[in-house]
Amino acid sequence: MTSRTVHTFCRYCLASCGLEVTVEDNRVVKISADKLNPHTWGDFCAKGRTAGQVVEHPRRILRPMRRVGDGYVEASWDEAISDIAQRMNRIIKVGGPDAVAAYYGNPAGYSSSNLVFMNAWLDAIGTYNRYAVGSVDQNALHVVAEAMYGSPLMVPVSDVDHCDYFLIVGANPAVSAWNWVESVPGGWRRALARQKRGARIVVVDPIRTESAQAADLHLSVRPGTDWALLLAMVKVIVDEGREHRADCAELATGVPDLRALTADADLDDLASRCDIARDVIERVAREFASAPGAMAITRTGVSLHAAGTVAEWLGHVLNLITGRMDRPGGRRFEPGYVDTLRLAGLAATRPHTSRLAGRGLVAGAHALAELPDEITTPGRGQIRALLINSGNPVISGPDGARLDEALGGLDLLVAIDLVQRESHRHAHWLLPAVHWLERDDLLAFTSGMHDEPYVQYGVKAVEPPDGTREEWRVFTDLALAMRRPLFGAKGFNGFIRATRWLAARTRRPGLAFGPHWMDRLIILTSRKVDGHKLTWRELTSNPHGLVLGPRQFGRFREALRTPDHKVHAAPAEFVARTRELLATSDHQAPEGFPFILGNGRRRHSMNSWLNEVPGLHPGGKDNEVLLHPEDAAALGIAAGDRVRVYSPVGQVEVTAALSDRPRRGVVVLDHGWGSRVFDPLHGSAPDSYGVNRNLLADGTAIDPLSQTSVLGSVYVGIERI
Ligand SMILES: Nc1nc2c(c(=O)[nH]1)N[C@H]1C(S)=C(S)[C@@H](COP(=O)(O)OP(=O)(O)OC[C@H]3O[C@@H](n4cnc5c(=O)[nH]c(N)nc54)[C@H](O)[C@@H]3O)O[C@H]1N2
Ligand SMILES: Nc1nc2c(c(=O)[nH]1)N[C@H]1C(S)=C(S)[C@@H](COP(=O)(O)OP(=O)(O)OC[C@H]3O[C@@H](n4cnc5c(=O)[nH]c(N)nc54)[C@H](O)[C@@H]3O)O[C@H]1N2
Ligand code: SF4
Ligand SMILES: [Mo]
Repeated sequence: MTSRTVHTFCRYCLASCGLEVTVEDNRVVKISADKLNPHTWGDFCAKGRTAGQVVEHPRRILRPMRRVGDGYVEASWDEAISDIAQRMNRIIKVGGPDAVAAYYGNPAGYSSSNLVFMNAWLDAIGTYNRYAVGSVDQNALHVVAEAMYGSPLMVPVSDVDHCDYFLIVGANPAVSAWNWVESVPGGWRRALARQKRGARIVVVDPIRTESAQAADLHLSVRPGTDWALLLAMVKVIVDEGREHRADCAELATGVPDLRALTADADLDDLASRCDIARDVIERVAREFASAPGAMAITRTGVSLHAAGTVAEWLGHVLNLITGRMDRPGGRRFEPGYVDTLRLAGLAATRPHTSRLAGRGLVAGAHALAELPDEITTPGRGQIRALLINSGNPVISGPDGARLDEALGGLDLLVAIDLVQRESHRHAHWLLPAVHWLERDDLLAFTSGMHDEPYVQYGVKAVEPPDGTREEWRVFTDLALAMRRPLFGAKGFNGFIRATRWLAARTRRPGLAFGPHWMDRLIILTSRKVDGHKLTWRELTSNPHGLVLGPRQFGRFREALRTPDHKVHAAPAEFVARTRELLATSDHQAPEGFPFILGNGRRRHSMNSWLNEVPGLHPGGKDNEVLLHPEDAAALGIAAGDRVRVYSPVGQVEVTAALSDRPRRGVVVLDHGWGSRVFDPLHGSAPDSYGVNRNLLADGTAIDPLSQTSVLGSVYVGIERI
C-alpha cells in the first residue's frame, strides 16, 4: 500500500484552514490540521476533518444521470453535454438567451475556475438571468462597498490581533469562524486571546449565542433594528465631538450629510426601536470611540433584514468616523498578490434590469427572490432552462415551496452537485461534480480577503472518480456543443479546439486550455508584495503556503476605487432610506404572527449540507424550535412538545426546546435543515433531517437597497399540536 501526505487547505469556508491529508491508494484516510501552515495557525474544525467522508458519500453522484420517468439512468458525458446543449439551443431559439438561467450557490465561490468559466458560459449565451446566493447572504456588503469605496469587492479585513474593542453585530464567530467576505483564520480564538489581555468584546444579537456568552457585554437587540442602534452610536459620537477629525475631513466626503442625518434623529426614539437602553448605547459609543484599537463587524444577522444595507453602511460609518480604517486594531485593506478589484471591474456584467421586478444586478446577479416568477410568468425572456451550480436554493432562499413548484415546471433543469438534494429533485440531468479534495485551485480571487498577504496553491489530495468533472470543464464543453463562444469572445472556441487537438497530438494534456492557464497567468502578472515578486516555482515548492509579507497599513487611500479617491461616508440613497426608516413607526408584528423567527447556524453544518455526514452532529441530526420559557409558558408549550410553527406562506412541525438564550418574542429554528438527500442510482427512500425554516419566509419581502431576502425578519405563530 502506498501512503503519502498532501498539504492543502480546506475550501468549505473562507477560513481556508491548512490541512494535512493522508492518502492511501487514492483514498483519504486521515485529515489533520497542517501545523506548518504559516497563515492558518493550526486551526481546524470537524467539517474539515470529515471532508473525506463527503468524497466517499454513499449517495454521491458518480456519473451523469438522466431523468427517465420518476427515476434516473446513468449516461455518458457526451450524451449529457449534447442533449443539454441541443435542448438549451432550442429553448433559446424560441425564447431568446434569457430563457436559459443559472443559480450559483456558496461552494461555487470556493473555486475560481468554477465562477470564471460559469460566467464565460453565461456570456457565451448572452443571458442576464443569473441568480446568486448573495441575495440571501452578503449583497448588502457589496452594495455598501461599491457606494463607499468604489468597488463591490473592496472589503475591509479585520486586524484582530491589535484590537482593543470588538463590536460584533449580527455575527456568531464562535461558531461560524471569523469569515464572511473576509477571513481571519482562528479569528474567534485570537479575539479571545486579546480579551485575556484586556480587550473588550461586545456582541449584538437577539440570541445569547456562544459568542455573546463569552463577551464582556451582550446587547440583546430587537431583530432587524441594528440600523437604529448603530445610528444612535454614530449620533452620540458626532454630537459629542468624538470623531477622528483628520479622517472625517480628509479621508472621507459626505460627513456633513451624516451630521445632518443624525441631527434629525432622536436618541430616545432610536433606543426604543432597538430596545437597548439609551445610557448603554451612549456608553458603548464612547468606549468604542476612545479605545486605542477598535472595530465594528457586521454579518448575516444584519444583512438578512429589510434595513440590512443601512445597518451594514452604519457599521462602516462607525469605523470610518472613529479613525478605524487602515489603522492597527481596526479594518484595513489587503491588496493581496493579485489586483482583484481591477479584474472584477474588467469582468463586470453589463447593467441589466430584470424583466418583471425591474431591478438591477447586484455583484453581477439578480435576486433569488425573483426566480420563481421569472420561471412561471410567460413572455419573451421567460426562464425555461435552469442550471443549478453548487446550490440548494429551495432551502437557502425564501418561500422554498414556491420555488420548488416553479422548478417542477421547467423544460430543463440541470444540477451540478456532489449529491442530489432538495433543489435538484425535479432535475432532468444530474451532473457529478468534483470535491475540492480532488481539484487543484489557486483561489486567487480571495487574495485580498485574508487578514494578511497569503498564498497557497490548493492542491488536490486524491484523483477524482472517473465519471465526475470539474465545473469549468462542463461549462467549456457546453459552450462548444452549443456553438456559442466562451467568454462571448468570437473565435475563442476555435482556439480551445486547437489547444485540445495539440494536447491530444503531443500527449501533453496540460496544453489543452483550462484554468491552469489562468492560474499561471495570474502568478506571472501578480503584483509585488513587500518588494517581492511571487513565482510559480516558489508557489508550488511551498506546499504549506506562504505569508508574503507583513500586514501593511497606508494602502487604503490609493486603493480606493471612487473617482475622487475618498470614502463616501453618506451615499445619498443610504441617507434617503434611513430617513424613510426614521419616518415609519416601529414595525409591529402582523395580527396572528407574534413571534420573530431567529436564525442559527451549527458548528457542524455548512448551510444546507454536511448535516448528513456520519460523525457530525453528535447532539442529533435535527433542528428544534427554541423558545424562551416565558413565551412557552404563555402558549402552554413544554420542552419536547411537538409544535406547529406557521406564517402566512407556510408551516412546519417540530419539537420544542426551551432556553432563555433568545430574547422574548424570538423563537429560533436553525437554517439549513430539511433538505432531502436522494438516491438517484437505486431510487431508495431519501434521507432527511429536520425541517426547512425558510418555507416560512415570504419571497416578496426584501431589503430594497441590496435585494436581500429578509430571512431574519419572518413573523410566525406557534401552537402545540
Ligand atoms: N434563514 C436563513 N437562510 C439562509 C442563511 C441564514 O443564515 N438563515 N444563510 C444564507 C447563506 S450565508 C448562504 S451562503 C446560503 C447558502 O445557500 P446555497 O449556496 O444555495 O446552498 P448550500 O446549502 O450552501 O448548498 C450548497 C450545495 O453545493 C453542493 N456542493 C458542495 N461542494 C460543491 C462543489 O464543489 N461543486 C458543486 N457543483 N457542488 C458542490 C452541496 O452538495 C450543496 O448541495 O444560505 C443562505 N440562507
Ligand atoms: N459552522 C459553520 N460555519 C459557517 C457556516 C455554516 O453554515 N456553518 N456558513 C459560512 C457562511 S456561508 C457564512 S456567510 C458565514 C456567516 O457568518 P455569521 O454571519 O457570523 O453567521 P451566524 O453564525 O449565522 O451569525 C449570525 C448571527 O446574527 C444573529 N441575528 C439574527 N438577526 C439579527 C439581528 O437582527 N440583529 C443582530 N445584531 N443579530 C441578528 C443570529 O442570532 C446569529 O447569531 O459563516 C460561515 N461559517
Ligand atoms: S473552519 Fe472548518 S470548514 Fe472552515 S476552512 Fe477551517 S476546517 Fe474548513
Ligand atoms: Mo454565506
